[in-house]
Amino acid sequence: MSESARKPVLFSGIQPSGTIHLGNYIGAMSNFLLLEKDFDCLFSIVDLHALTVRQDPAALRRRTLELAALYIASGLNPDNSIIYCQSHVPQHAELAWILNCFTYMGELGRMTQFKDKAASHKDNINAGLFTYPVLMAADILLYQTDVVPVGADQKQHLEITRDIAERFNAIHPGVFRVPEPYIPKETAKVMSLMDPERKMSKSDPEDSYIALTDSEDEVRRKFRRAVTDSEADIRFDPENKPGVSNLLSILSTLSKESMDSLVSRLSGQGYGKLKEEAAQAAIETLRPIQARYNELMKDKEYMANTLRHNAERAQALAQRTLRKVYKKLGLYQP
Ligand code: ATP
Ligand code: LTN
Repeated sequence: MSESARKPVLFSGIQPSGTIHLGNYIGAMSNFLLLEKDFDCLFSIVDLHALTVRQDPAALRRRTLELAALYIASGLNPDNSIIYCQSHVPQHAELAWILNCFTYMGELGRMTQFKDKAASHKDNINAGLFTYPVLMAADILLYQTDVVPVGADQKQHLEITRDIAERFNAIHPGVFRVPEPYIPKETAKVMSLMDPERKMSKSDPEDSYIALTDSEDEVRRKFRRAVTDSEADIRFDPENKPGVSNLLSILSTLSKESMDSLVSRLSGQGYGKLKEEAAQAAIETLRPIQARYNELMKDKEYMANTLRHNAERAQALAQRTLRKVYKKLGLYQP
């Protein structure tokens, strides 16, 4: 990322809080791959964000490494893009503190993710859950980010990030670039296999998602058990046939066959055939990713060195912004 050849900056993050699934791949990672060549990219494993709900320490450590390996195995290039752990770059937490002082209680209280998580973790409504969006704003603003590819669920967090940046800039002009959200054109939202009215989510039971690390047998079994409906005709109608439409949409996205062609080819063939083809498409997508993933997970030294080196690259960029912020605020810097 040399300054002379500066491309626009792209930042995105995924929490190491569960098993990465086909929804994350289709909705997030596969878009990262398409965007990688046009941007200077940072892909973060946002482990500090994951602490806003209780984590088992050993599982968190394992999932952090798995997520790093999956980023790389999905095709992102860690010699080019910066793939790193949030906690390895202390500037995130430092800037988050500063931005806390530029964020209002009222605006944080309006965040739907906070309201949802507070409702589902009643026993642990901690201050970190409340200030989660401020840390996310710090992630993004530290790198003078131009675009942030996110799913629709994160749009509100992007808006508060912009508000915080503009508020800070109004007092101290020219410090932060104000980022734009990037919501992909085909916002493929993958639905749960067990409850196709809900999005596929890593916090739901295992049979409702295809993990990127599932074996061929598991993939076939999960698709075979996917909830459909009691009719038999195959058509794309998310309203009335959410299960079948989800399978069609997964198959069309992964196989790149158009929806029209799929529907006319499969009509009258029964759901079994649709499930089998969707499973096969998923298996073929996952095969090269898993092969690379398994190699990477065996090479702990490569993984550790890559994460260490990339954290240093991120720190150098982050420090430039943080230094500017401290100076503008009047923190004495001998
Ligand atoms: P959880 O459901 O446990 O909150 P998650 O599975 O939604 O977690 P995140 O870490 O919040 O995962 O999201 C990582 C990225 O994957 C985000 O950009 C999000 O928009 C995208 N994503 C998550 N689930 C889906 C889905 N079912 N379909 C498409 N994109 C998704
Ligand atoms: N909140 C996001 C994860 C996340 C993120 C970010 C995404 C943390 N920091 C910065 C984009 C940019 C989520 O839950 N998916």
